[in-house]
Amino acid sequence: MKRNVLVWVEVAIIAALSMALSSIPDIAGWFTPSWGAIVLVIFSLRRGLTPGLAAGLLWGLLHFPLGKVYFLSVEQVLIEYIIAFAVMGLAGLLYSPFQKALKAEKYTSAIVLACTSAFVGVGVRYFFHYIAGVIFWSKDAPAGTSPWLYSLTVNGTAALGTFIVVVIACVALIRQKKIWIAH
Ligand code: 218
Repeated sequence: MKRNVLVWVEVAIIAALSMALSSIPDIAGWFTPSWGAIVLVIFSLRRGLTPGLAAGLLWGLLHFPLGKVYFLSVEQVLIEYIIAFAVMGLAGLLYSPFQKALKAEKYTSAIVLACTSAFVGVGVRYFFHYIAGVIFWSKDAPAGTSPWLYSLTVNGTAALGTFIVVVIACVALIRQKKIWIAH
């Protein structure tokens, strides 16, 4: 297959796989880690920024035909299902140094770069959910709790949990070069 076509086929597969992982039974409502982020961060480091952003965007879009969108308003849906999912691809910003480190078998550097990428991708995504939480989800806050604190608690917990599962997966898989290095 032509390289370009192969990249886009991978984008579609990764988006579908991330969506499938999203369907893992919800263990704690909005606090649940986003399991699909594991695949998305790894893919962003395998193929770079543009494919990462595209796979994130497609993952977000897949929520629509599958009826998995929690709709409160058009702006909320735009922020939480288009922007928040796409920006996870920012994990691909460190693609070049990561690829270099891994090819040189500098595993410690590769892990540090992967963790930084996970922090950026997951952090920026949940920043958007946090903002959306303050503006749109305050109705769910327990009486007397400020929307800021409520959103920080919910989205901060989900972000931290997501970051931890992504880091665990990256560390566990770092020596599996075939996952990270494309041909
Ligand atoms: C406080 C709060 N509650 C719920 C949401 C909505 N939210 C949070 C995280 C992830 C997603 C995308 C689907 O998994 C959504 C819609 C929020 N932002 N804030």
